[in-house]
Amino acid sequence: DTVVSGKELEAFVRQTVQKTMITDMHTHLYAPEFGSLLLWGIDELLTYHYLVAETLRWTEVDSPYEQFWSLSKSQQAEYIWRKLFLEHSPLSEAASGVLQVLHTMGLDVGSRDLNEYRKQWASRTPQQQIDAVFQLAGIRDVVMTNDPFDPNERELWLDGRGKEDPRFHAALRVDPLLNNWDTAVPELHRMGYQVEAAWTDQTIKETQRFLRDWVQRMDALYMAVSMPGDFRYPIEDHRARMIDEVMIPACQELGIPFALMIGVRRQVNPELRLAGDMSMLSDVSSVEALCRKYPQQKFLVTMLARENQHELAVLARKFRNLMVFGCWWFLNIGSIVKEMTAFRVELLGTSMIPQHSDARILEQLIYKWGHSREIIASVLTEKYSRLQRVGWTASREEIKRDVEDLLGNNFWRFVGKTIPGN
Ligand code: REL
Ligand code: ZN
Repeated sequence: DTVVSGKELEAFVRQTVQKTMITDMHTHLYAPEFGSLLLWGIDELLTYHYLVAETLRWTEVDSPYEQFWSLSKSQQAEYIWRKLFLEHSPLSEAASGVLQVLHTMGLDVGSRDLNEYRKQWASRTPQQQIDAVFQLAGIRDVVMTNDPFDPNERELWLDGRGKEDPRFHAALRVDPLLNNWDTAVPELHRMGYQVEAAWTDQTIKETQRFLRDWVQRMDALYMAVSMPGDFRYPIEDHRARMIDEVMIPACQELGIPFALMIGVRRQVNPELRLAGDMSMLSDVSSVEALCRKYPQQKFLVTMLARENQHELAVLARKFRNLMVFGCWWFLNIGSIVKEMTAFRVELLGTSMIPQHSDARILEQLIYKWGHSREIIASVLTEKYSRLQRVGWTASREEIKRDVEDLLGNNFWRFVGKTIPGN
């Protein structure tokens, strides 16, 4: 059962990539049980921090940022709509994405009528919208980012209200432990863990207990942290101690991967709030050192600088315990996704996770995955065509297998779990 002609191949690959259900392994979405933590709707789409940054570029240098922040959410949305869609054309990835969402939802993009769009959302419940969006975007399930240091989120878990919807999985996010130990200590204390700022045996034990409790409470698939590009390992510092003596032992005991998202410089412009983070170059050899030192520990790794991507993909050839994933944040733009996906396939075949959405607003799943699917399909078509030209014809089953690996199975295999529902 093979595809014979070039045209047939292209159509089959595109169709397969289009309809294969996705596991989105890193998002900032929440299950409906988390109430207002789940962001959705047109005003949220418009006030996405990517668009806030782009909008504020069109304001004068002497106008205070506060003017924007003092607006209500709906006023901010209207302002962004005016600046980025009416007064200028929405050509950027994030702006055109909003239109892709409207179009895919069947709304009239040509009307340019924000209030009309708002009406379309007004009658929906979050549950209905989750069903509709998952269906339109072809999403089987997503992994959330779950932060016990966030008091709102923590309360929900402690109330036993965690997740029920099986389409949402948890990932334990522990940035303060590595990046902000001074503020983490009193927080951990308040949560009942007897830690001290000083690195004592008790601090190590108690921090491990914290991780164990929360992984179990959340049933987290992996532990995750984001770090600046100047993260170095091995080195004599707090981060290295925390990794060696707390994180790795806890991950090993619990049998879960450790996800490292490296290369973010937080708050280079605090006036922009959530939109104020920058990318920076990272050190791939620090990941190399970790992979070598802990050959049985699995690492999910993504980096934020374009300049690190090739070296990171090469490193994945050396270490089977390293899984590269996604085109993160500022790299999730058409031109770079194309480049990264192509060389990852060229270096690693299908043994990688080409994309995650990082969606913060439910409907973003539609455009982020829509665009990525197109690019993944075109890269794969080119690669299968090369094989076809020398007489290797992939069967439909083989193409399906490969696409399923890329869009979900590689992740599930790496975390060592079976795919829910299979
Ligand atoms: O998980 C992260 O650290 C980042 O992806 C987020 O902090 C970031 O704000 C996100 O919206 C990027 O896509
Ligand atoms: Zn993220």
